Amino acid sequence: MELNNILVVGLGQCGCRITDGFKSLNPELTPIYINSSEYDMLDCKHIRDYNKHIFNGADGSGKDINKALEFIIEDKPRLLSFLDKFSQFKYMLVVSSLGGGTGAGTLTEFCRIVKETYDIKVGVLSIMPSLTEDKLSLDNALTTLKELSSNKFLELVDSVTVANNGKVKGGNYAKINRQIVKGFSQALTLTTDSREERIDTSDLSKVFLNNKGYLSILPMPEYCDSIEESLLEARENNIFVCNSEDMECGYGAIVLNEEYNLKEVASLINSDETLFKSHDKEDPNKNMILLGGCSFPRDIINDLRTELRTRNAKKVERKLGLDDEEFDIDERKKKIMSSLSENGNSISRNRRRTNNINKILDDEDIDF
Ligand SMILES: Nc1nc2c(ncn2[C@@H]2O[C@H](COP(=O)(O)OP(=O)(O)OP(=O)(O)O)[C@@H](O)[C@H]2O)c(=O)[nH]1
Ligand SMILES: [Mg+2]
Repeated sequence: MELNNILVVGLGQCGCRITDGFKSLNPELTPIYINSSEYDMLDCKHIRDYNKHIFNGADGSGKDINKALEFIIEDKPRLLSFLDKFSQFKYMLVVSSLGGGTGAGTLTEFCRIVKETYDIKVGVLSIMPSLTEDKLSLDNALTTLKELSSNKFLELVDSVTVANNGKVKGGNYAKINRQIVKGFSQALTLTTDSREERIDTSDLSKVFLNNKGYLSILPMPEYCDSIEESLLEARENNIFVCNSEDMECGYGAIVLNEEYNLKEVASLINSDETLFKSHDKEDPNKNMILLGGCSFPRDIINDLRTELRTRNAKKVERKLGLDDEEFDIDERKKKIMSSLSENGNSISRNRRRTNNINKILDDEDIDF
């Protein structure tokens, strides 16, 4: 990919910080910063008056994705005159968190506006909150991930990738951001000059731009004892979310050091179109599997749902004074229901409790 053809767009605080990191590592990239608050972007080094847009009249959303959606809808004319200044770019990488308000709440509408208005390829890099974060962040992430993984959205944009904050213990954002920026930048520049099996810019563009669907980025470690072990280690440490077993793709690229057998790795990947493969003799750090047009890794959506359900069941129990060692949701529900019908409280109190439980369950969007 020609880095000077790429516009990196930060939406919200996390998106703007990572965008700034992209510019620091790759001076050829052009960053722009879109947010609902100036204050959020004080630590961005490359922000200037001409490359920032603050939604009209906004001062943060307080993690409210609906409020953020209102910002972008109402501010569309101003946003478009800002974006017009950058209409020469061929590829846009939109970066946003999934757990906040501004970035998550404007992400899908932003992509829709851009695709409707400009002839440009759009890739999305979104940041999933750690499962230990507050409930509102997880709720926002669940809602936004449902949108991102819908066929409607995957057909609209050209690729979607998710990075997972939960992969770095302690949630050190500076460290996470460095890993994300380094890995994605390596993917963007995964060309090789190897004589036999060279990967050039046009090959790589196909992986990024000629696929619709999920883009899997899998940085590989030094070769372990077998390819299976190497893949296991790669998946375990990967900050980018990938499908755990499924290696189907449209166009893909693998660049590995000479310890790996390219044919063996390629035989594990099922590509509809083409798999570009090469050893990189010059740069032994360029060890990566890059697959475009994959199916969306739905496991992350299920993980979020399970975490929210578990928290919700605990909350209901706390209200009822139950103490349960088990975490099975159906068991919990049975216990709660039998406790309600068995204890000798007055019918009206029980009814009030049942109503309360139902209300809590409804609030949490839980379907038993
Ligand atoms: N990797 C990474 N994640 C971040 C960073 N800052 C925030 N996050 C994640 O993003 C979520 C909060 O989203 P922000 O991007 O700060 O929110 P926002 O888009 O500015 O929206 P507001 O709620 O309106 O401020 C948190 O739940 C974290 O998961 C960062 O610098 N790096
Ligand atoms: Mg913010």
